[in-house]
Amino acid sequence: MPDQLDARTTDRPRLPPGQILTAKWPVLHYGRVPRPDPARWTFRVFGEVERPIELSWAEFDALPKREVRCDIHCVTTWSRYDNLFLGVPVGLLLERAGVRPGATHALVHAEEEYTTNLPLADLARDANLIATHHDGAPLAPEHGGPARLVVPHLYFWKSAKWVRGIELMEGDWPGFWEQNGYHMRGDPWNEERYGRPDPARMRRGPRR
Ligand SMILES: Nc1nc2c(c(=O)[nH]1)N[C@H]1C(S)=C(S)[C@@H](COP(=O)(O)O)O[C@H]1N2
Ligand SMILES: [Mo]
Repeated sequence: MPDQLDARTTDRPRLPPGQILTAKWPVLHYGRVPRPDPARWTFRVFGEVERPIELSWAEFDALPKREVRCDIHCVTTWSRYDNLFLGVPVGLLLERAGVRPGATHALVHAEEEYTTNLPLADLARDANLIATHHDGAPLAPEHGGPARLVVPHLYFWKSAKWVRGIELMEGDWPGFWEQNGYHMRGDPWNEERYGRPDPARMRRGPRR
């Protein structure tokens, strides 16, 4: 049995302000659905870390996994309750790489140049997974299979589908939707839907 965590909200209203509950699971993304070749798939943790890591699919898939029960909230106002994700805890990957003390934020990298930025404290939470399964079945390609980030406590655009790596950074740099007007943090309970990133930060500085 993988270890289990119930991340459903109990300390605040379960449905964040302005959200509408849906039972089906909408598919939402920019661009086409990538179908990465498992033989070439890698997962990297790099940037401000002591031991950069690069795992093959077999190495990644062999790591200990956790089951997380959670609600998800899209900025376009749909929310879906009681999702069961299975995946590798983000914290385990960060621990293996050894985050340097200067790191404050992360840029998450996915297929097709999709990126999203998060404060390190939001990324390092126990409920966050690089998920491979949903409700007992492998993640469908349109939902981010073979692996997607899941960060239940922020708007779901932070949960990058088809994820391939995490870059630790000193400072905050906007990802794809953030460069297009979405909020740098994206807390659904504060309705952090849209923001104004500093124009000087629209062209990112960290390495790719
Ligand atoms: N790679 C990638 N990940 C992405 C997106 C995207 O465009 N590309 N869209 C985000 C948005 S806005 C949402 S709401 C969720 C939707 O996930 P779903 O299609 O599994 O519901 O994926 C997020 N992850
Ligand atoms: Mo979204």
